[in-house]
Amino acid sequence: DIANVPTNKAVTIQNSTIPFNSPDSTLGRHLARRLVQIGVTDVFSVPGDFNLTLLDHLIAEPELNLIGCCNELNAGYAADGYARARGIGACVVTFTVGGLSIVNAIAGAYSENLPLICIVGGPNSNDYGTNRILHHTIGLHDFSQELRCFQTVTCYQAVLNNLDDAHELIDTAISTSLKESKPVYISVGCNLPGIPHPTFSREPVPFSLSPRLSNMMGLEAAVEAAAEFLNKAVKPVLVGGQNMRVAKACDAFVELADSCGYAVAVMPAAKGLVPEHHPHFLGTYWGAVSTTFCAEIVESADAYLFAGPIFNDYSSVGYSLLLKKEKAIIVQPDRVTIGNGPAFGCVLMRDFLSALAKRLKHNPTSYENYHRIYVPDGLPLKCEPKEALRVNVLFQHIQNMLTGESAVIAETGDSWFNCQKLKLPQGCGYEFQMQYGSIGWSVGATLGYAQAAPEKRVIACIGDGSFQVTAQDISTMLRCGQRTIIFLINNGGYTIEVEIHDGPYNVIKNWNYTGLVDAIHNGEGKCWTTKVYCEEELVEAIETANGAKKDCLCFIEVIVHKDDTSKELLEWGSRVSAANS
Ligand code: TPP
Repeated sequence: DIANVPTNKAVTIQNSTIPFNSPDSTLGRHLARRLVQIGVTDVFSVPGDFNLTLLDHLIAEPELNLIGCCNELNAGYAADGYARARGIGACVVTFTVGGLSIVNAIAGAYSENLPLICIVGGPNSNDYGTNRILHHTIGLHDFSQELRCFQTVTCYQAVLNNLDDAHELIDTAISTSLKESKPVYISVGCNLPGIPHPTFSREPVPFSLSPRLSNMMGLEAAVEAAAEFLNKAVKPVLVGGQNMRVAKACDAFVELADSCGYAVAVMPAAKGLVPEHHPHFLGTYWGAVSTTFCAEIVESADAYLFAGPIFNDYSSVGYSLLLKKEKAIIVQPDRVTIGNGPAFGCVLMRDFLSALAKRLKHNPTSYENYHRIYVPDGLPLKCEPKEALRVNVLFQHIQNMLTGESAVIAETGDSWFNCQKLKLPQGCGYEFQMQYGSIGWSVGATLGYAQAAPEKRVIACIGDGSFQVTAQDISTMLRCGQRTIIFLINNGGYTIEVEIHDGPYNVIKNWNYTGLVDAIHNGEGKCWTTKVYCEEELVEAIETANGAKKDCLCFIEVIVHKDDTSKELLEWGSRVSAANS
């Protein structure tokens, strides 16, 4: 789990001792071993003539499993989902046609701070500078187009076109990805993977990440100022944000929450990073679309500490949050800002929260107030027999499915809002892509997450519009024997867009989604599909998915009315629309 792997400890990865000139001392085998050493045991790929030799060397590594995807976009999304569960992910594609196809997924991983190694089989190293025109390019003599595209969506690029510095470039790429928690690009000349080199067979040399440390004087000053600020507040609260993940500060946040007793809320994009069974947990703070009574408690507090927030147009509900800077302590991965006052740089969030935990007075006032005023949400209206299924009824049943062995993947769309309201039991995973919000992400991400965390049963909630973008890789889930449960929510269109700004472009062609998945299944692998129209059918489908078909990929197409949305989407859509106009 990358949320809590401390980076202040040196990470040491041993090299293997392999005699020079052994088939194992090639660039390809070396790269394969390095991937395994950093925790990657599955690589998502699409072959092409520029990467075929490299793939031969990757599959020769016994501990590495190569997973062929239907397209590069999904391979990238799968590496993203894998990185969320495993701490790092990897994918391999071919020059330019593959590279440019995966760029959108890599950009998404960048926006979500995911370490990911994107490897591209590149031109023959002898072709550089020859003025040749290569296939799979736009027909110019310059081969750098792909590299230039990746420069904007990765934090480091290594172009391997000779062996002497390949070892160093690979290690720099991997360590930069891990340190910065961002994707990196490695291009491997297509003629190089099978060539041995002494650097790939040398004596064990530790591969280590130098630890990141806080400036101790800055840390002490920040903690002292923050303690003074919060200890004089009457009803302070804590709010967790998504940058807690990249700061690896989730445990420190809980330590702080335990010690100070403040009410604890989570920002929408950080759902899953704060334990919802915590005794002082309020719910999601999302301005006007917060969970019940959460906004009232947060916004009326006289001091709030936000750990790792990102206040973008979506998370701020069209810039409508009722927060005041002078009441806020904002803690970012390496910086703390207190009210309108000073900012303290070179202070790591994890160190800061942990030190602050020892300095705050216990003050449960905000949670006690919440507890006094809280009225539980009502249950959805009971369905009449065989009544058309409503979305709130669907999510009531999904809620009941969740256990510590589940992980929820929520696609962009109304699933964001419906899944946000789920109460996650201890240990239940939760992932979505809120900053980038690229529809179709969830299909690949579900594939990758399920592969990285086979002990979890993934429950994916995917709208029909999003599914139409990336549906093919259901095929790869079946090949991998995954037992995910997919709820395909068929409401006939791009409903989230309808609520922001409607037009005929928001209506999509209705597909026979179960028919499509049956066709992909084609008798190979374990797959079960069904369509449900009413609560009775839903209940039966869930029973089957958890019972007789518990070892299968279960695809449940849920037919709902096109105007059946969460109330949060209605509110949020109108505010985002106002911010856009
Ligand atoms: N293209 C990409 C790649 N990403 C996007 N976010 C969009 C377009 C704009 N967009 C955002 S949500 C959405 C679109 C087109 C519709 C999602 O529809 P669906 O998956 O059916 O979910 P629903 O809104 O119906 O719940």
